[in-house]
Amino acid sequence: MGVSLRVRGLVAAVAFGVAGSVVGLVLPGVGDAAKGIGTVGAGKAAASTGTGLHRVVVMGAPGRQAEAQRAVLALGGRITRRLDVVNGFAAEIPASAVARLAEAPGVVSVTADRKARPTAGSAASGRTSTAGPSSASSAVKAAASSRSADTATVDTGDLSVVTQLTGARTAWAAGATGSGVDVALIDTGVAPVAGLDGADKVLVGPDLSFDAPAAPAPGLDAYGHGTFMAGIIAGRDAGTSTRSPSGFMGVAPDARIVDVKVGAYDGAADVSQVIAAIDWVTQHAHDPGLNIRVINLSYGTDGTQDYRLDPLAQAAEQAWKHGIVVVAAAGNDGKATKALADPAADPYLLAAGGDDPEGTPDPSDDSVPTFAQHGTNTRPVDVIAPATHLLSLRVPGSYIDTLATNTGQVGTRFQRGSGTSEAAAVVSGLVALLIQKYPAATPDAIKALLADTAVPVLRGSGKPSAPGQMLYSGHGLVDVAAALATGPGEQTQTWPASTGSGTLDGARGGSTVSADGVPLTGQQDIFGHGFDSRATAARQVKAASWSGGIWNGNRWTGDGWADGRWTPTRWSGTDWAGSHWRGAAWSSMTWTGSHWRDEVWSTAGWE
Ligand SMILES: [Ca+2]
Repeated sequence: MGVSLRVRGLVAAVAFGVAGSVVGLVLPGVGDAAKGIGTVGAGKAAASTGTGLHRVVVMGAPGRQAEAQRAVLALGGRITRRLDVVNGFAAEIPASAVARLAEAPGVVSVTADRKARPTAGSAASGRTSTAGPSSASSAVKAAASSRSADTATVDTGDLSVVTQLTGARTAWAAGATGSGVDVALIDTGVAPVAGLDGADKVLVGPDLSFDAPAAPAPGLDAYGHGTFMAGIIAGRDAGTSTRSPSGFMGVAPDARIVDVKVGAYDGAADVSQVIAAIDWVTQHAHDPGLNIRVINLSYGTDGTQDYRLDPLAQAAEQAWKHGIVVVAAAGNDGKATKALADPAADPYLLAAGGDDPEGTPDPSDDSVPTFAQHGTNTRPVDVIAPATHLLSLRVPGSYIDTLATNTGQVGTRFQRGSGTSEAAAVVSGLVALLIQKYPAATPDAIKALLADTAVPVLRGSGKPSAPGQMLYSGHGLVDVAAALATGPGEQTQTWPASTGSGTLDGARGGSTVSADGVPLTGQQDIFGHGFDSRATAARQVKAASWSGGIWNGNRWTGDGWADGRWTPTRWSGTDWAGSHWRGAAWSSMTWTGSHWRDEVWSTAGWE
């Protein structure tokens, strides 16, 4: 019942978040030292938080930005960045003035700004302090006109900047917006928050998650990870235009998300669910009205089984060989040189590693963040994409919201997140842009095109003393504008194929779900049905492992589409291998989103 209550609670929270105007005031440390008052006022440069100023994000009421900014100045603060995407701005104000600012006319909310600041250059140049319309947007324009050195610091987690520095905006201007391309998101589901609630923006596929038996509707995201990724890939606020974007817009704003939920409200998912989901997408990619050309897997286990044996790698590789570009997160355990997460370790796939833009649109100062897994000499990442402090859609009341370590909330609609999950989502959006323009291109050709046109990044902060090398950043930072201009060739990958004949436990690694202290291990799926790796692999080669809603000999979902969504099935408790699995505290955090945990937040430099 815990699952049911959770999910219903989420729906209520979403409705509240949309309908209500919530005033958030989250500012740890308020009241410790108001000594900065009077020493820094409007227009003075080089203020630092060391003088008692607090960094905040101020959300203005619609049309009342200027009023809100005047309130900051009147209270002895200063404006540091515009945040057009959230209808707000960043500021620094004396601690004692926070409460008054929250009450000021035109101000909707004041929250602590956790964004890390680049350490180089910004204080000296003072260019971050420009108030009004010239700060972020002018730097962005500079980035658009050339990739030459620009010392201005911008919010490189803001998608309006991410889409600049990856070339997406140039692609939009050329008509490539992802239109007609479906991206399957195998994740924790999607919540219909603003930015993803447009007509035909999200198509609900089968819900294969542990939430399915009790959820009020299939595919809902109660965890918060899938919605965040969907926002990066294809989010779009109502009324926004790719010509003069304002409001929230993802990398491929006209692409559609096919929501295939496998992760439960707390992120729990077994490898057998992910394999079933990949198989479903492979088999149904071209159902009537569908054009699934991309799978986003912001997911990865620490399984180290050779990809040539691994059943998870096999499933993903077969999707690839059936014409779907599978973008897989490299993983977030970047502290040592180790294999990429499973299934990114399969060399056929497009493995997305992490890039830290270091606060500037110019890629020459970029580095690979310490947390980002980068692989080995034989299987490094293919490309990297922005992975630090990305700003995307929040699910109010989600599991992520409840984490004490989550310090990334911005206003009521948004959340920041760091990890190769985010990088994968960026790359998936970029791939959708390319496929709209080059629909006949094979996954191999798309991958080669992105690799060939990537911008080398020479700093691997995973090993700061070493010069840049492919081991850290692969071919470099993705540049879809260059890829679009170059066009695909006819490359074909010739790696040894996976047989998928290995074990589920080999794919699970340490990522097992458990209930009542009993882990799900061995050659069995979540229903306790035996899993024959070789037989399943043989069916996957023919894209025929599903029969209606039956997979691996058991009913997982309905048999077909109805009313624009895949018909759900409510499993009964007795369908489970043991009903004791339900309602217990799932201990697994297999999602690459496990970067929500402390160590990676701090590694990414949250202040
Ligand atoms: Ca940079």
